[in-house]
Amino acid sequence: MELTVKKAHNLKGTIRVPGDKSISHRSIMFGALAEGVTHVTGFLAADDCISTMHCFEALGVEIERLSETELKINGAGLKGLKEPSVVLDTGNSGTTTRILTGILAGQNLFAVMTGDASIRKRPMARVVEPLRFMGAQIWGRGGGTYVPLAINGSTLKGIRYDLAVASAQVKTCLLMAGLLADGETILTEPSKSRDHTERMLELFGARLSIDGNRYTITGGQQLTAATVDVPGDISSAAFFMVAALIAGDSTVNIENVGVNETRTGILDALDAMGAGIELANSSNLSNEPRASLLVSARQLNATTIEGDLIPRLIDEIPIIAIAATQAHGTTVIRDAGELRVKESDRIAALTQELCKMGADIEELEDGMIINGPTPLKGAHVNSHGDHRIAMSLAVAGLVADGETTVEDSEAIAISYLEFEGTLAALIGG
Ligand code: SPQ
Repeated sequence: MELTVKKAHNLKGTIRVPGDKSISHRSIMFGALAEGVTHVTGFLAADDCISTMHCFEALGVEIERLSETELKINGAGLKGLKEPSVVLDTGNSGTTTRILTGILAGQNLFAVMTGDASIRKRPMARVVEPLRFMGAQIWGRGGGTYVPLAINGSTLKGIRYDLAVASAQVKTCLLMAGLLADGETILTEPSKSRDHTERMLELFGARLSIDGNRYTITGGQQLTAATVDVPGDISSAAFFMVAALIAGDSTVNIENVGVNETRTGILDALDAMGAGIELANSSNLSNEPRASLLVSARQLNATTIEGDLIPRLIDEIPIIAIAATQAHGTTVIRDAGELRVKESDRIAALTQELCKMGADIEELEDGMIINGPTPLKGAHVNSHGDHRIAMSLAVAGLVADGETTVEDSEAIAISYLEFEGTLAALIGG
């Protein structure tokens, strides 16, 4: 599939973005392991979260779809998952693959898990190794580095483990395994990654002790079903924030966006660039804060993005790179080597595709240097099979001369089915 975008001067309107992907995945996982019926609203019905839903259905969990975005999950209990008779397909989703590995390792079942071509290249040793320390029985390609993984559930024991990279997927995998294990599991991470799991553990009645970046969980605690209202995904809102900032005379109001501070690095980075985004209607539901974001076109300045800020905006770096092409000065992004092992090598993909559009961008091993402002020109660009690259390039097309065609744009369905429609409505409005 291809998505064609033309220059647009005036994006106007009030929009909502679909539910947060990280929270939607976790709502199914927690609902499945809880006692009782969990009610989810605002669920993200895009491909990644549907992969999680199908995996848990294959594990014997009853999930009722009341509407596209509303679910009832009949909890199976902490160790109540059933042995699947099929290979679990995690599709394109790193979150599903890594967290599910920890959950399956402590169940009483045997399961095999695999995913699409991108997932088959993504590193799994980061979860397999510590899980083996806990006593997990896991086999996989490259000694457990890549899926397919075969997992023979066993009795796990708590461990002390220091994560090498700040990763919410690894942290969550080990916290879930810790919940299923005997004794205490103590984790540390080098900087704070998104904390949706910690918040959801509290919502489902489990105790977790948090001391800075150190987490202690005691195994055997039952989860109690809860109501999860999923806020809009700030990672999806980010495309329209940047579109409104760089495209002519735009003003866009994005309602009900999750503004958990472990995810708002994009707001801090854009603020440092002079974006002046206003927050209104703040509230807190299901232990997750949310607010409306009012964004108007501004002249942006370059910034440096590094260190502890990186995990707070890791998924937004592709769209920040687009903003940087239109900002005055030199934007430097470093300490972001993790981008190389996402759905695509996002550093290489962005550099390659933005060069085609005339951007002044240099690839670093762990980031990028972008000089701006640069007039972009329409081109044929490719998503590299990565939803965030596809949507970022579409936004770049809004400020490029002529027509921009994003090839392999079907990747957008991984996280944002309505992206094209919402963009068209804002341009029309
Ligand atoms: O699930 P997946 O494919 O890994 O999704 C991505 C994305 O861009 O949507 C990353 F490629 O988001 C991750 C994110 O980068 C989702 C996530 C989570 O829900 O826990 C955590 C981050 O990954 P990590 O490696 O830092 O744990």
